[in-house]
Amino acid sequence: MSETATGAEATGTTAAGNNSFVVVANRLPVDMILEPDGTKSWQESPGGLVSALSPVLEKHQGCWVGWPGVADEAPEPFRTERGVLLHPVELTHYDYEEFYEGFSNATLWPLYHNLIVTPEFNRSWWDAYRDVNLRFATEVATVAAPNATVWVQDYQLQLVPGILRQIRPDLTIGFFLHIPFPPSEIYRQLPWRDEILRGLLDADLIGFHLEANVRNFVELCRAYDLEVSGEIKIREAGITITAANGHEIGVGVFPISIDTSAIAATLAANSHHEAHEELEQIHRDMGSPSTVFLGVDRLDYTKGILQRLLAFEELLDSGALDPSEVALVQLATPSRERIDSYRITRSKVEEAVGRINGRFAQIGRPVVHYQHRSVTKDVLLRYYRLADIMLVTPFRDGMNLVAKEFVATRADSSGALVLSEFAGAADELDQAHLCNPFDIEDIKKAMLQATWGLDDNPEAMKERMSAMYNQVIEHDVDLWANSFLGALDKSRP
Ligand code: ADQ
Repeated sequence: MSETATGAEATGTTAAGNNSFVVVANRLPVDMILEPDGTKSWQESPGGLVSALSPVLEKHQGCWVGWPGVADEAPEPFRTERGVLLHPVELTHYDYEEFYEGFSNATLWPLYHNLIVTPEFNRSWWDAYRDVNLRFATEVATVAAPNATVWVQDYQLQLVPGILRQIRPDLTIGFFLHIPFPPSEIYRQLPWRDEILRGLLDADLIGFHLEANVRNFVELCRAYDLEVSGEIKIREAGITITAANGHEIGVGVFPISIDTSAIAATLAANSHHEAHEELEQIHRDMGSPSTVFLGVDRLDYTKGILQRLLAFEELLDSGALDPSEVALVQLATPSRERIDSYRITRSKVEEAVGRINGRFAQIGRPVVHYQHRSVTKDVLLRYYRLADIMLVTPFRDGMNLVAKEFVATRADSSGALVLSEFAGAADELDQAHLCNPFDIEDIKKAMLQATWGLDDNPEAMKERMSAMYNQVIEHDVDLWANSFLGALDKSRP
């Protein structure tokens, strides 16, 4: 994508100290692409955090502090065409390996996702995590106006609230965790548990997706003998924790969501005859299957992609699904590709895709259509519309926006959603065909229920989808951001 296509345009803006609303996240919403000839361009960076926060920043015309996605590069701050000031923070190759791949994604990610793979505890990674958090906090301190609101995002930056509180006590600081917060006994395995908890407790408000996350956090605070008062509330800071230094922190449940109006607008723009024709052509190109299953994920071991492929394979093998009648499309965005557990996951997924097609495909008619790349939002919505049954089967997921995006394309109540009970989204989308992703038999059962339900009981299926559609439409990303920022505002001293 070119600079103009993403709306990113260098203006050389001097940002220091005049931004009243600052978001700081590990990644900017756009990644710098360095071509072999040295040309630079920008493309949207992957993942749920960017999907959720981009519309919020555009509405507030805020400043976004983050890494531009390429090591050893620190482009000048620039403003996007949509009015967001992007303030890049440089990470070196060393930082990338030790802070990003190491501590963030090989220590914290697996630990917070309930040990799906074993976390590695490495002291030099921790040093890099501290250094990089200090750098992010320092950048925020230079761009934030007096008494500004700063919203710190996610597990890579848990020390930032603590550092900011020291260097800029005038700021109001919110922190949101996009991934699950683990049970206290798992968190307490972390050798640097005291420092991280102290860092978080210098925020004014901490938000989690789910009640279960808040319960885990409160239990941890109690284990540290901290005073906890209030009760868990949705979209409010119902709990107050008093830190050892007397500082009071609000804690609440703020379930993240999606930009439903942007999805509706794109769907409306694509409701013309040619767009329908295009969709039908894709369907014909696939051999006109009567049922299309769809998976859309970052290629991450938490997402349960292999398990869903194995369930599909067994259903074909047993004859419960007919390979000449069904197809499964799996879109898998490349993610954290140099980390061993990710490499292994990719190779197992690709081996399964090859084996399933080897066993059941005919020439020119694969049963699994696999793409290991990102697609644009327009194309993604087209796939959501194409699908009969959406498969979202993570072992553990903070929320999972893909499930909500699929549901938001179903104003007509068509289709079905197979959803892991361990995705945060299952709390709100309880009308889905829920399954235990650790149990292949249960995934198969949910896939078949969804398939038969579409034929045998279309009215009941429509009711399920309609209930989920209303839930998503009424609880969009604006509600998430406004409720969090409203609660943060109330916490101002
Ligand atoms: P992720 O783990 O990245 O997010 P998710 O919430 O599903 O997971 O968001 C993925 C986003 O990437 C979606 O907006 C989706 O449309 C997009 N995407 C995925 N595959 C794609 C592809 N092939 N091409 C284009 N786009 C693709 C983290 C947490 C989640 C939490 C979010 C937000 O792990 O649990 O829901 O943050 O808090």
